[in-house]
Amino acid sequence: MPTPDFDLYLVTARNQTHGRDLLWVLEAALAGGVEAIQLREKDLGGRELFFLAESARKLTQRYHARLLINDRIDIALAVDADGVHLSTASIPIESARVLLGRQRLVGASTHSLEEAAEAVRNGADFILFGPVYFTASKAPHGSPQGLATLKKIVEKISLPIYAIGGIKPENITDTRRTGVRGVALISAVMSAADPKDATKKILKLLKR
Ligand code: TZP
Repeated sequence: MPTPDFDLYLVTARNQTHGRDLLWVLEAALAGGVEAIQLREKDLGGRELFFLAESARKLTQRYHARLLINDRIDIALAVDADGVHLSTASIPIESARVLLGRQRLVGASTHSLEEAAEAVRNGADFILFGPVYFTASKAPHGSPQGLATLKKIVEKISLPIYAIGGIKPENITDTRRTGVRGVALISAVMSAADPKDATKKILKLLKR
């Protein structure tokens, strides 16, 4: 089974870059050392997403980083991405696996112990759990899960766990203490004044 080899998983949101080109922000983050990117531009149609994914693939290859595509297995295969990232609204993990084969990564977003356990049963390679802290984009979906719940997930779930939701340099040390494999984030890099420096700072904290 493939296993994620990254500590920092950058999730894209081209509406959070303060008007800067998404590929520019991604290249800055890659230059800062980011090891894995999830292309998550849910509102784009297949054609636009394909061309964006193709450019992101070239960039990530140049920096020897992983590229995963949110939800779209067809696009992941078309651009030879390293895997897909699925939510509970996506095609089932087992069906994705049939299409993707054993070599590509399948990440699963989860919001409870039950969802995480189900992702394990269905064959995910790693799990995102959150939102751990408050984050504006997820505020309508309820209150943050908190570190105690995250710790419980890490203890009970046998797969690598990545914390997501409100992850910032200030809370990385506390988050890591729960035993997570790494962190996933959007705004701390996408919206940073200097995405390269922000990435470097986060990675330094993660690898300490
Ligand atoms: N899933 C759970 S929280 C979240 C997603 C996609 C948003 C994370 O964004 P940020 O800006 O890192 O809090």
